Amino acid sequence: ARAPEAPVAASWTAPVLSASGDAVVDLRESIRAKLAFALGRTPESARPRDWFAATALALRERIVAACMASERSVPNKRVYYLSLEFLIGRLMSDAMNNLGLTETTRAALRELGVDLDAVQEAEPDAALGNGGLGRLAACFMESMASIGIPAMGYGIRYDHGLFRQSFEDGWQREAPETWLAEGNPWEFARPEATYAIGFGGAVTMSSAEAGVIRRHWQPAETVRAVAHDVPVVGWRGRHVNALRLWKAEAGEPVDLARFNGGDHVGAVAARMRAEAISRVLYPSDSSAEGQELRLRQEYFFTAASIQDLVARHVAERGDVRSLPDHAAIQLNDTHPAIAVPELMRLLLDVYGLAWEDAWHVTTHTLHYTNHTLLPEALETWPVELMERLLPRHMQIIYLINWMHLEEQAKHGRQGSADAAAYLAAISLIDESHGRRVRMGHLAFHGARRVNGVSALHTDLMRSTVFSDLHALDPDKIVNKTNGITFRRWFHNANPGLTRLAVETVGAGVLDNPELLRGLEAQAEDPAFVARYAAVRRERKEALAAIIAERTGIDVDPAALFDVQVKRIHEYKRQLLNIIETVALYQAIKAEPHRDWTPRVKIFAGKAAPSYVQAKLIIKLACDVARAVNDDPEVADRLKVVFLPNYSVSLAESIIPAADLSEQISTAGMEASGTGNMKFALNGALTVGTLDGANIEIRDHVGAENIFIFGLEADGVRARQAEPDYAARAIEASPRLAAALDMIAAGRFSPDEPGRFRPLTDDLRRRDQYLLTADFDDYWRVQRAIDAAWRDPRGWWAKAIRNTARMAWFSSDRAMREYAGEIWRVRLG
Ligand code: HBZ
Repeated sequence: ARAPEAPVAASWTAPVLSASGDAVVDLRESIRAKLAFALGRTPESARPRDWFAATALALRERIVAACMASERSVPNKRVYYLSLEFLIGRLMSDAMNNLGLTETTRAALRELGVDLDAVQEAEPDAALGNGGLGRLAACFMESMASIGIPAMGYGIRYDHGLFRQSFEDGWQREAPETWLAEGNPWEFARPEATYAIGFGGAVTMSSAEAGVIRRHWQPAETVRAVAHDVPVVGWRGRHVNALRLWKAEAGEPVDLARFNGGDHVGAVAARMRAEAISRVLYPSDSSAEGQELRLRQEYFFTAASIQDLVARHVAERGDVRSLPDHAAIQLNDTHPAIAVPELMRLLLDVYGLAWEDAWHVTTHTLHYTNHTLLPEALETWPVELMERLLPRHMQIIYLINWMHLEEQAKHGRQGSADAAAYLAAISLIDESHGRRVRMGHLAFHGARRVNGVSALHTDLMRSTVFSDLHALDPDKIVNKTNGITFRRWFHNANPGLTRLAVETVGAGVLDNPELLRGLEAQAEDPAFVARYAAVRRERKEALAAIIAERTGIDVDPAALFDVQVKRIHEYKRQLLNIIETVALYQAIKAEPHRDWTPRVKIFAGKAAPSYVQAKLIIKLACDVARAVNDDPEVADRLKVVFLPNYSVSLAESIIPAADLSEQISTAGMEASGTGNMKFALNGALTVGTLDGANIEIRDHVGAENIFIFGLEADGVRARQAEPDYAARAIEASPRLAAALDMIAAGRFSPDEPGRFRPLTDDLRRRDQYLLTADFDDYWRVQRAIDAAWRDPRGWWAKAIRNTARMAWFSSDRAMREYAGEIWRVRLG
């Protein structure tokens, strides 16, 4: 339960539809009617979930009205954002605030005897994504609607989003997530937008017409993709775009012949197989699973989306050849990379274009964003599987590859062993361990522009994974540093701070975040600092209440809230944070009477269900938490909390309450990070490595307002080349050695002393993520943070300067850059 928000001054939402008494009455009656006639409920019998649905339906009506009022003409160019994940979370506060209806809704519900906060709490999170990549897609959708880019998002309508996480004695347990159990009041089913998606079968050649042989794919199986649209309303309701999510249905719901023959289960087997495609989100981030169902999901949503957008284009413009002038397709990582051969297939086999023309259209319409360079995350598919599931696509991939390699061979690199190695490196097919299609190479080659998500990440793309392809076309890779939507992560998540900003620099800041700069002048003004600190205090008290309710742990809101929330992954180094916690625990025990800076270490995040080390890291955090929290000698100076079931809505409660933001990945491994931006905007100070967007955050907030430590990306590479680097680092650091010994000796797991040996042994032997190399510097910077906290004036000045200087990290800026430099699309 979220603590009730202070009412937000009506001034900051500058209503689109007036917030007059009439508007309240209208909305109240509209909610009442939805409750009765759409839900069949009386106010007396309605649960919060019913009030939520009724309110959402009433708001949806107003979104549709805004949509119909906005321009009806065909836009010159549309953006299509293809993503296997959209981590959108709750939609009600976005809808209310962007329509300027928050206070109207609050008043309308109050007149019905209902509390808006309780209604908002009843909305399930739409967790159709794992982490950063999916959340980025959601921020981009909101920003495109806000700045007026005509766009459509395409994804999958998963029945079950990311699993629900609970802890059983500190071990992660997963349960299915059921966000659709009571329907989704935001969506419109569009059965008229249904496409047949084929799998398997064979490719036949038809008679040569005018010397051209036409190929025809006859799939063995077809699945229907049925569109469901979720409206995305932009800031001030000026534009509404759609997120189109595909649901998989069987061609025939039941095989009647089998049913009549008595095989009642077999009669629906095909249906089950078809529907499995949109049943559940794959729960792993940053590792490619290589399962057939995953490839079916990828092709299913990509093919439906490409068919849909090509059909729209042809209906509007008549000629498929002009597609690049009127459509820009963005592939969110390689999950939709099959779009390259799918678009080629449509153009060649259905529209009858010549190869060169089809290739021109394809490579001038598609664009590709890379989100990771970690080898285990780079998708490759076995050729054998592709041939079985998508035989026509595999033919097209072979042809694309053949022309690509011929082209390079022509350019004089023939003959030598060197040349063979070069061609093997740029080939779309990896022949080194079985034959596999490299989806990154395929997306790269088929795209007009390829982008990384932070300056460092883009540089590393050029110099590592894509270096050879980059040399062939040096203008292809561009950088587009990520951003976050300020409507959700500032206005909605932190209304108190937003109100303070509005009162200080004016309401224009809601439209132009650059005006946050004006807060800088107040960074040392005692009256302003007191108000800024009061907002933080209020958010910390609310979070403390959530912590008490969900974990039973009492934390002191006056302590430094030190937060690391994100997916659990070794490269993100939650383990480094935990080991530092253990070292601090030892230091406090050794000198209990020193004036230690009181800290609450807060963790949250999910581990992929099959990721054994990550789950053990969660267990360690929970075991350390129990030991530390129960130790009377430590008292309130150190508390450790692991909040279960991290989600977008939980993030909205945690981030505004954070004093310190942990962004401590091994340099070169976190492509960008976006949580780092949310924290800094809300005034948490960052402790971080020079990785991903941390570097750009430092450049914007100033090196004196951020705590940087550890090796840089080139230092990491150099260190990894040194023999026994981990053992030597541990030997050189008595503090690290003592902390590891304590964990390895079973001090936190007396019931199973060897429990954490897999973690400590791995650190001693291998330490791929260089925890041992960075530990001492991390300890040093943490103690500098303790000292900084003891100087409140200095701390708050830094915090305020963070908020004041983060405007550039708005996803509106990111979307303007994509629009101008990648999509070449005009804003509406
Ligand atoms: O994308 C993340 C990056 O790790 C993060 O640094 C960046 O800020 C963010 C947005 O650009 N990548 C992911 O979140 N990746 C995935 O979620 C993922 C999901 C399924 C996969 C592979 C990766 O098969």
